[in-house]
Amino acid sequence: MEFFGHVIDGAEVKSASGETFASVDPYTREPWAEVALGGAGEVDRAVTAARRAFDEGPWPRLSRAERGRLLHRLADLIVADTDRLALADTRDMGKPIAQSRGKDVPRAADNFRFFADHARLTPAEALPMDSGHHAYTRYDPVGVAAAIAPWNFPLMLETWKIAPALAWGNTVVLKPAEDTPASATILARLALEAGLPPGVLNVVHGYGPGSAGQALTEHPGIDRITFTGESATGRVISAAAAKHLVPVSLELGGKGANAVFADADLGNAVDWSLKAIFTNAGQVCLAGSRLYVQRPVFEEFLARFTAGAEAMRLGDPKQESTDLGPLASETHYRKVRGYVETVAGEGGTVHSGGLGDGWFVRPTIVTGMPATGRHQREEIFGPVVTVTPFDAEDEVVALMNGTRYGLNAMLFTENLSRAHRVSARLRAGTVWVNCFFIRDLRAPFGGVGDSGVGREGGTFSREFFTEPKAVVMQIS
Ligand code: TXE
Repeated sequence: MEFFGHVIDGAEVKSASGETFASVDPYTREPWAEVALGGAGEVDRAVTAARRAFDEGPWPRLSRAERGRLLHRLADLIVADTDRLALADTRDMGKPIAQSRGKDVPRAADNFRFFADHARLTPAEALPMDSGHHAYTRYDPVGVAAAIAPWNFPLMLETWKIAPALAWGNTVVLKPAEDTPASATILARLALEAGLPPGVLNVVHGYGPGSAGQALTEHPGIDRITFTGESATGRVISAAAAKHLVPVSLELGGKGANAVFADADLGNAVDWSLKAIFTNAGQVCLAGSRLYVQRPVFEEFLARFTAGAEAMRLGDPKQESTDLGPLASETHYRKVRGYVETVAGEGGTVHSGGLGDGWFVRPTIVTGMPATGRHQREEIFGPVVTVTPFDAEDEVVALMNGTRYGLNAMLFTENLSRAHRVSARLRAGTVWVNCFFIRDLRAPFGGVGDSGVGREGGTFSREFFTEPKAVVMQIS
């Protein structure tokens, strides 16, 4: 079995205790990698190394152009190592290789390129005053950033956090999700090869509670926590951060609502709605898991959507032709299975799909589910969608806003005024009109309500990973 260690202070190491855990391939349901299991000791060593690299090392003192050059070199190495990185995520969590190779790895490289360029090119404010003074803003790095990542887009989300933190001159300790450790170690090896100084990017593996995750959030040596994961975990991490008054950025769960109006381009709406719920087997915080379709087109939409779902190819995620892999782990499969098995009990009907073999769940379409049913309110995080008819715009806006989550929403309409009007009324961090998951890395990304705290992306990442400082000078 391949071994993946922690990367601390420029070296790949085992745990002091020698303890390890296995990463299980959800397709074969066999362990495929052995991983160092870290705890408070490894976290302390990593934070100490990151602190030293920040306080005494060259990284925060390099020019932005020089840091940017190294981050671009890292992006080049990521691209060159695409196959290995893609296979690591696919083996760890069952993501189809076409997705990991074609989308996640290129996006990981782009994260470094974008934030390197953004940090170099973004202007800061100059504030000419008419009192004989002059003011301006500096954006200084904060110190050590702790990044805690989930398993659904391992490399892509880890780099979304690491890239801006590094580009703005911070050092990082990353705790990857225990289900998806491999690509993080490969990334940290590549960072050293690219020439990032020791201690700038550290990786510690382990679990959350009572393990490396908890130890990292409670460590007094960190200056920021950026976390993506479950809302309940976000609450625990927020409480840990409050103890040392450490700012947090939390990207949490979602219950994406997707409204198709009768005037929509139906083919476009069907295509995007399929992608919105079944990409990555629905293990996406942004998944369009509540689909509302205006009554005049309900039957036609449902027929076309069902045909699309039934045409999806389930299978070995290592095959280029696979659309849907298994769910990421046995624990997660059991959670999603619980939802599939309780559809009737909550008042709904499984219109199409259901459980598959092993840890597979087929694209599952649920109709007739009342708005109060758990399937309409809770994040299932699997390939399960409820489809509900609606009549009026006010009605669908109320339905869409009717959960404690507020990460994203989609709407499909050819009516320009309606697109703007409804977008403005939705309680969500992102609204996609006639599309899904199209990202501009300058845009704010995050959610309202139980979907999170804060925004990242472009200048929003700068605000989080720097300490803005006002400098006011007298002109004599
Ligand atoms: O998430 P956790 P899990 C949702 C999804 C899924 C559910 C559970 O509904 O079914 O969460 O997934 C670390 N201190 N999302 O259990 O527990 C943990 O080790 C510090 C939505 O994987 O939130 C891992 O690295 N760290 C989501 C990370 O937190 C802790 C993506 C995420 O794990 C910790 C993933 C603690 N006390 C799951 N407890 C999204 N928004 O995209 C856990 N961790």
